[in-house]
Amino acid sequence: NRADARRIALIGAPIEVGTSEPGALMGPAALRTAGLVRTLSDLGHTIVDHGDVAPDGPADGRGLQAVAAWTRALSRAVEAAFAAGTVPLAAGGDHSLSLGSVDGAMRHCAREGRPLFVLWLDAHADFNTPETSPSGNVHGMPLAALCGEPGFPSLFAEPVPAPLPPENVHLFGLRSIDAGERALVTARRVGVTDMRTIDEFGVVAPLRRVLDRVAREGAHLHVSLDVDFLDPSIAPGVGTTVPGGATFREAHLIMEMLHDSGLVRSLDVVELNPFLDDRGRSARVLVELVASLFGRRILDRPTPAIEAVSSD
Ligand code: B3U
Ligand code: MN
Ligand code: MN
Repeated sequence: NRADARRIALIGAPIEVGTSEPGALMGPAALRTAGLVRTLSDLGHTIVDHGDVAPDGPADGRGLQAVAAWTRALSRAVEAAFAAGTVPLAAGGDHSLSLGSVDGAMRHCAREGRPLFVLWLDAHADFNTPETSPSGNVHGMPLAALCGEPGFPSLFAEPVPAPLPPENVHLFGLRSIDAGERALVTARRVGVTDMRTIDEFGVVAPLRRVLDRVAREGAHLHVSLDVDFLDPSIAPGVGTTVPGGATFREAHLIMEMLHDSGLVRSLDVVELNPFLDDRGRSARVLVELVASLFGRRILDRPTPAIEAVSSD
């Protein structure tokens, strides 16, 4: 058995009230169909599938009240997973689910007395407020709500944890941002590695900086992976495709670096829309990426240091 074997809690979050494109509620089922559980257990991990959460209260309509009912339920499930010593893997469902998973992580971190850091792999900033949002879709707002921006109704269960410090959020892969959220992201000093940066420097140097900081601060690292982080050519199964996304190789390398860091304590996989997918391709790519994050590697040895490669 592998030395880094983890106990993973799969929590389905079939939420689509945060988006205007129906189909994301089929995401958890598609990830299961693509072999998520089997793939992780074949890697030597123990994975318990907790099924799908149900909203805590009425969740019809597409408003913030419906999202709040999901948020409370998912937060509780994620907290329970932490309490059981497992790594929660929230499978969505649209990105409003991260209100619940990150809220659960905040409560866990408050109890442990350690900071929380959120790595947001996404084409978008998801930092709109009800006031700045051009669409009114809640999946474009979770980070603003988690960071305590005003203008939201109460979304979280009492007692509401202290907001997530925006400097502890890092947007990675950003290439689509609205005017209002651009102003907020700048004013709040949210960390950003946009596509321009990735094109110039690759993914390794910017990600290493983030991971070094998380390690230095002894923080809990929560990773939120939005399907639209990936280029639509490899992952078309998402409601809001944005051209110019991460290649498979970039995403794969990111997952391997995240694994090797040993820092990831919780994960969301969001925005998979099987209704828009092409014969399950996106679901399969996501399972591959999650496998890499949980330690699948090409050879049974760490990547050789660069000096060792270049010296012969
Ligand atoms: N920023 C836009 C578009 C968007 C955000 N997140 C997704 N789409 N998936 C909005 O509606 O807030
Ligand atoms: Mn998103
Ligand atoms: Mn997105």
